[in-house]
Amino acid sequence: MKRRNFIKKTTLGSLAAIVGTEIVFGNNILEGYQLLALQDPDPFKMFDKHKEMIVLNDKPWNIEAQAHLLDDKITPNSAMFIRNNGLVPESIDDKNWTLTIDGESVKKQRTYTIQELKSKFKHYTYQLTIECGGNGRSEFSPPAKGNQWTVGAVHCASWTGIRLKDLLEDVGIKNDAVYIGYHSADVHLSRDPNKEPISRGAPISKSLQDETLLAFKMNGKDIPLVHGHPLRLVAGGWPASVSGKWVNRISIRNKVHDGEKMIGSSYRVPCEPVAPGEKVSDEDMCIIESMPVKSLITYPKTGATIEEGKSLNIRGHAWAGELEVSKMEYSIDFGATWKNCNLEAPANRLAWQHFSATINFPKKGYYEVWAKAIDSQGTAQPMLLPGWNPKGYLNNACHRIAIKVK
Ligand SMILES: Nc1nc2c(c(=O)[nH]1)N[C@H]1C(S)=C(S)[C@@H](COP(=O)(O)O)O[C@H]1N2
Ligand SMILES: [Mo]
Repeated sequence: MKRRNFIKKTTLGSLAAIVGTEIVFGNNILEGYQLLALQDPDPFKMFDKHKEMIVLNDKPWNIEAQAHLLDDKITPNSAMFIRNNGLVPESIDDKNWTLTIDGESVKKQRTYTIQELKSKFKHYTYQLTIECGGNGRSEFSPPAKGNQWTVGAVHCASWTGIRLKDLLEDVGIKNDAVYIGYHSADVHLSRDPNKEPISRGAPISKSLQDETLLAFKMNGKDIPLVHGHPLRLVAGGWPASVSGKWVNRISIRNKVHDGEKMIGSSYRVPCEPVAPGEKVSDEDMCIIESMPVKSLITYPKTGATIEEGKSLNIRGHAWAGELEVSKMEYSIDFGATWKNCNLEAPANRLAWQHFSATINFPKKGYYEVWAKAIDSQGTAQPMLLPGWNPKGYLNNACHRIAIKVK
């Protein structure tokens, strides 16, 4: 019989130092046992997320915010949703990280070290709205498979990095380039090294926008591991799946990138509207590009009670994919009439815009405050639900909060 060794005193001491307190009964731990506290994520920190964040799935990790947690103008890490298709890479060698540019339409394949990327190209910082294509999926009927996001799969953090266009200019791309596709270091759920959890991308035109970054900082610090440290593609205003985390290779393609989750029905909606529940063949599904106009009331939290005669200040954010939001309205009568909110200009293109309003209620009772953004082309958010689609993407219905006046 194999002898079972207990953990050494010295090991126990260093474990206690990592955990930050005495490990009572630590003498009973067998050698080789991994404390839960040292596993991914640290259960005491949960990726440093706010305690009110909602875990939708832990394999892979999918965690969403609630509207009131997104009240900051620039989203802090603690309130940023997490969407993983695979497993967070375990051993990141961030000092020796490299990025390879290859593909049919690169003039000459080339590999850059992360130091080279940081020192050779100019740095830019932008606030960028990133929303999961499936945000709001939970409201569709018939329901769509996948994470049942409510409203919290969106964030607008401040990202610092180099412009993808500067890099593409440096490496040289051929005239027939139409798309870029990213490849990343995360691990497929099956742990099969030949499978990628996700490999999406964007047309060259989106890749060449000033705001499309290869980022290495988020909110002024190293990007947290779960959000893509040490290198992340950030393409604001498009489905967040375009913003590849842990990027180590970018392919310049002479056709639409055909990586994992680019093909079939992934991140696609019917090219023409369909009836709820209708079957749609893959050929009739079109890739989602710019996200639709949307907004979120981040204060107060739904369920607030106010005293009769007092006015209520509301605030939140609005965004419109590639476009700007030009008007923001609220309703307290279930959408029968609308009043204007104050609306700020974005900090930069593709950043969400802040709105506020002071609301007076006519008498005691139950109300709902509905918020509606209108983009620069005059398109407004639908009041309750947009067109149904098989995968439950692009629900940009008006956000609504419940209020009682007592
Ligand atoms: N490498 C890699 N990049 C990825 C993903 C992933 O699973 N792996 N998920 C994508 C999807 S679907 C979304 S919604 C966003 C989520 O970004 P976040 O976790 O930083 O909020 O990352 C995108 N980039
Ligand atoms: Mo996503």
